[in-house]
Amino acid sequence: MRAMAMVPTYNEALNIESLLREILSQGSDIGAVVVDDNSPDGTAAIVERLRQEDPMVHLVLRKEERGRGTAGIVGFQYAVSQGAEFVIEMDADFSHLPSYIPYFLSQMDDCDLLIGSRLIPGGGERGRHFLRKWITRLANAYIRFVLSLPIRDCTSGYRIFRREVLKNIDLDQMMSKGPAVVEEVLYKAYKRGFRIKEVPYILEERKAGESTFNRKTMLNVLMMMVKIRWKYRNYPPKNSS
Ligand SMILES: Nc1nc2c(ncn2[C@@H]2O[C@H](COP(=O)(O)OP(=O)(O)OP(=O)(O)O)[C@@H](O)[C@H]2O)c(=O)[nH]1
Ligand SMILES: [Mg+2]
Repeated sequence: MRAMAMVPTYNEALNIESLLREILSQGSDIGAVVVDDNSPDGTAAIVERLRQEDPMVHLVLRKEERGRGTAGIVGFQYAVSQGAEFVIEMDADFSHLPSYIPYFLSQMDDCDLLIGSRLIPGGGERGRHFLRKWITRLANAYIRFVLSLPIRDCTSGYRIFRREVLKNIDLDQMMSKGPAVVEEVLYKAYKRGFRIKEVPYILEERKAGESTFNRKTMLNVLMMMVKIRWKYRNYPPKNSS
């Protein structure tokens, strides 16, 4: 398998089947792993049915743990263990359209981490309230400042990692249990000196189901940035580690 999509899910029964079918239709060498935290709506049962139909579909079902952060890490580790050369991180709600995957993969020649970016020319967010768009912008301005990152869209959850990145950022030692894991992974890859590139994409509003985004998780993410900056202040570049 050349590339594996890594999709964390919580209550995505309305989206997951069509999403997986669309991901798999992007190429015969593209598979997917869903990391589900025992969603009460039965997401995992749907994935299990698809897995029996198609060996390119994988399921990691977590019965004890819950959280976007730890789910993403388990998913990355799983994809690396399956030998995927590229790991595509994406949400299950169709805000990250699978049709971008072939184009994104074609852009991997000169980078180790590709960020699907809403905040560079050509990128954007469609179907969203303007306040939500401003939250994206303001949160990114703050995160860019706290972490001193030369990246416009630090909060993007649509990304492709070369497997070397995931093998070199100590995935077994992460702080974030929740969505701040997106920035923690990015910051560690940046400190390690991996080549990071932003490619524009348009985020679509969630197709079906309910968002887990709320004020509390957002404030938690903002606070985590200071902790991340401090914890990794001496995180060494890859050659010296
Ligand atoms: N495994 C797992 N996945 C989760 C958890 N919370 C959220 N997710 C998934 O993480 C992805 C992003 O969550 P969303 O609820 O869309 O949150 P968001 O994208 O930050 O918010 P919106 O912009 O409003 O869509 C989705 O695929 C969710 O199903 C969790 O606790 N465990
Ligand atoms: Mg979403």
